[in-house]
Amino acid sequence: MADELDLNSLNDEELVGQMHDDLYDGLKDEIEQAVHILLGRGWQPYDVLTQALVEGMRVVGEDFRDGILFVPEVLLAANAMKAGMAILRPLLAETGAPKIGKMVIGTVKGDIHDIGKNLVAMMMEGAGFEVINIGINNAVENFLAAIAEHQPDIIGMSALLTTTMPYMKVVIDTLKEKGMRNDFIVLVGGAPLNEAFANAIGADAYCRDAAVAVETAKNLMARRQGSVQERARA
Ligand code: B1M
Repeated sequence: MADELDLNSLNDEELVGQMHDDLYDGLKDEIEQAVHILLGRGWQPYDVLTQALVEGMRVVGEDFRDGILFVPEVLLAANAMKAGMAILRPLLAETGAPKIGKMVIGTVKGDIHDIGKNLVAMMMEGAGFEVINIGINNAVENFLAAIAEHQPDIIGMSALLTTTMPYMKVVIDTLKEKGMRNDFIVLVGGAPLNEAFANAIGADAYCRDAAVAVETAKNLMARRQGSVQERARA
């Protein structure tokens, strides 16, 4: 049984394997303890995140899809994942550098999945962006309110359900109707999306994962700043 096991006695590879099992079993305390152990052994927060937590969650996702795990078990796994992420978040966000841009990010209306979106938020913070995370189940009004309050450079939307991904177009179309679409970089992500969908709804880019989101945001911000400077020179 997991609670009889001394996690400290495991080598790195065994410990990461045990974390995958503990995540699967929704063992929050064990995940927290193991994250601390890996960090104590000199692991980079990003490696703990990707190799131990995200990889463990991938297995949970497969067994959920295949009907081996059900919602209550997946919720426990998600809670354990979030507990691990909470330890890593301040470490990933640690950067004294000036902010390179501001992002409002949220999961769209009808959708309560937030692990991936929170991961993107964490990685963006770590890369030097200021991130306003507006949570889950966001109607277009919530995005508009956050835009008005925070004046972001980037709007990020997440959807994990095929039934909620079309709502991203509602948000983008509303921005167009209000003549605001070109004021922002719009990035979209989530497991059921792809590039063709992002193009079809008029987003600036589809981001396959958090690392791609960071790179895309940096590139598009640089391009945007370049064209602002060009306009100023003209
Ligand atoms: Co849900 N669920 N779920 N679920 N769930 C999926 C998405 C599903 C694929 C599982 C399956 O059947 N295989 C399936 C959707 C099927 C479909 O739409 N075709 C599904 C379903 C059906 C449901 C319910 C309908 C189940 C039910 O009630 N019968 C229900 C819907 C609730 C709702 O939203 N209204 C539901 C509920 C839940 C839980 C609450 C139990 C839980 C969510 C807990 C939480 O998030 N707090 C849950 C979970 C955990 C999952 C799976 C297993 C894992 C999702 C996850 O966290 N992945 C998921 C299976 C799967 O995706 N394979 C599944 C880990 C995360 C790191 O990856 O979210 O993909 P991901 O994020 C990545 C990228 O996608 C990208 O970067 C992230 C990091 O690298 N990214 C972005 C994501 N958002 C981005 C935004 C960006 C950029 C990149 O903005 C710029």
